[in-house]
Amino acid sequence: MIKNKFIVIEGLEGAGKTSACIFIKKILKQKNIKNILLVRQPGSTLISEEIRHLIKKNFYNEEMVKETELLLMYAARVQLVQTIIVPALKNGIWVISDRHDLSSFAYQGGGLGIDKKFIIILKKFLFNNLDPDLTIYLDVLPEIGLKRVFKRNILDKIESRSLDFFYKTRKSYLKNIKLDNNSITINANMNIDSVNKNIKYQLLKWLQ
Ligand code: Z5A
Repeated sequence: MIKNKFIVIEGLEGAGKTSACIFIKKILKQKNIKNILLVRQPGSTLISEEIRHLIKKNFYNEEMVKETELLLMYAARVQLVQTIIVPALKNGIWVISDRHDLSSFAYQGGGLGIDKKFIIILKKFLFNNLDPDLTIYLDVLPEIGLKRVFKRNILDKIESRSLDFFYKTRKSYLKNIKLDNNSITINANMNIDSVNKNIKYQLLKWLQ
């Protein structure tokens, strides 16, 4: 019996993270793993969902400064980690999270230019040793990901940022993921069947 794990899916908008979370849950179930919890960040508790709403909202007469955005991400995250993720992991439940810390390093760090060392301090102060057992990074070109999201809905505040912002965000993802030994990078520019095939292959290899 494999010990329960904390799995995180990362990537730009439209990379296919939400689809991947559902697909990974299906694969784990096929491996006879029954207790699986799916969460998303920011969100997944009443308070964190309220914070999510605040983050995504466009306040037309006032700009949210980048430090506020970063702190709100961590407020939502610490609420979710302490009330849901840590108790679940302690109770033998597998947790699959749609985004985690790496999103803050990529978006607020790479995209908005906040110094990485402050994010590291925040992370250490709030979580100490809670790192994912596995991060699956779905690498998509910004144009491709945004086109997928655009088909679906009107863009929110972060989705409406410039292509340059998303290129910086992706650059940061690529840089940080290279430093993470517990990570897998999947080319997410391909069609969904090919992406799923690769996820399945890599995940089953990792589970062995
Ligand atoms: N954010 C941040 O800045 N800092 C942080 O620390 C955290 C988050 C935690 C969360 O919004 C926002 O918060 C996000 C980053 C920021 N920025 N924005 N905006 P969200 O949860 O609404 O957005 P998201 O996380 O990027 O999810 P998404 O837009 O829904 O994308 P996704 O989950 O990666 O993709 P999907 O929902 O699975 O698929 C999107 C569509 O594409 C859907 O119609 C699929 O059927 C289709 N799809 C998926 N894969 C494919 C492939 N391979 N080919 C073709 N079509 C595909």
